[in-house]
Amino acid sequence: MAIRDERYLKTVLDRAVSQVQITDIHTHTYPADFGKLLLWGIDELLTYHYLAAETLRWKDIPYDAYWAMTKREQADLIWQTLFIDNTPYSESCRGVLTVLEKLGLDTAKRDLESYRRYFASMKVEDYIDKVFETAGVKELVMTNDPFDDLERPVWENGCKLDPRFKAALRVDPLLNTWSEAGKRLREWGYEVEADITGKTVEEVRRFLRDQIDLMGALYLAVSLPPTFRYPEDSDRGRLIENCILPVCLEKGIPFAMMIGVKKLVNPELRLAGDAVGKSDIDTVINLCAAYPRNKFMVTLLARENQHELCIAARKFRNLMIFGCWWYLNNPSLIEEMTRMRLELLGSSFIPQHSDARVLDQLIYKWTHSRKIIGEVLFDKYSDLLATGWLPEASEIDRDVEKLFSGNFWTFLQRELP
Ligand code: HDL
Ligand code: ZN
Repeated sequence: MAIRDERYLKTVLDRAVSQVQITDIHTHTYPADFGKLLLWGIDELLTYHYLAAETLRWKDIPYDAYWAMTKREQADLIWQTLFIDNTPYSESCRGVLTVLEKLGLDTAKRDLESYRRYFASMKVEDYIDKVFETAGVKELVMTNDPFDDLERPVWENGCKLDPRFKAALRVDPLLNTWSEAGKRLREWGYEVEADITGKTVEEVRRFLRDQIDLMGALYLAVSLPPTFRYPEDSDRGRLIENCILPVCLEKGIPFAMMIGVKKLVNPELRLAGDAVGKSDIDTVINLCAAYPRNKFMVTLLARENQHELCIAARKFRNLMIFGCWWYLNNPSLIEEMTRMRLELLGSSFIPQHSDARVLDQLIYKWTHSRKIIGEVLFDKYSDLLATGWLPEASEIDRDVEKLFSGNFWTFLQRELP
């Protein structure tokens, strides 16, 4: 049915955006049989590394004293510092409150012990169902790292994956610390040497194939520093050229590059210690141009890179840009980036991923993003109404489904000439 006015537009669009079942293409969360890798509940939410960093701006305790605390003690300190002694303005604090509110808990009470009792009463399997349902997520892609000693045994012992959890092969150690990774590969029976030539190339390809097949990986991912360049006379450059891209092409899967992380600028903050740097867009352009049959998913960490990334995506159909990553996952920047992308790319991009590290975060990251993306879409459809164009309600459902799920699956299935 054609939409002729903004009132009906709002009704149709609000319903479409609130009901669409989401494919969350990048997360750090896991099903219950991944053991300690699955983080959930209020104390994990509060000690999420974003909040730890924000808390340690207020407290002059030695970093080691913080890390020596129990998880509960850390959560108590964070709650008192960021929620009671100060107002929880930040997106990561607000997110905790959104999760509690969506679960039906009363945040006005500010009663941390009562929240703890709620989570303690939950069976993990039931809670996973509740989070997926509350967040409106139908499936998510994990971050699966064969170099992680906690995770590797889960795969080697043959895990039967909950179908809502998909795999992505993460290769940071291989690309960013080849000398160390090479030693691990040798331990695992791959005949690799320091020089990335001949047999070593073949063995690294075999390792990648084995892992992709073991996990059923939908794509291959890496996070890279802002200094990453291609072409680059380096181990990383040779591994990408001789191993990563040929195997991704052979398997028909994208190579996802997440570029712009300045690792551990403050190592005392551990996981919270990474910062952001401006990446080189020519590197993305060079790769997309040199490998037109390979599929690239790219997200850049610096706000300053976003416009040029959109322009690069206009030039290369093998480039799918995605998400408002990490320090960009804030309302003001999600809005700015989504407007820019719709204006430059139409709907041929993936607007968001959650990056959830704690399962419950799916609830807040998607509640907040649905609202912002929905508001931007309202403006864009309104602009079209003003030209006399009459969008159909079915087209709005179609567009919203593509943005929140379909574009990802379509990109995975594409075979480029
Ligand atoms: O490298 C990555 O995948 C990043 O998303 C990091 O996990 C980062 O620490 C993070 O949690 N971002 O939200
Ligand atoms: Zn991540």
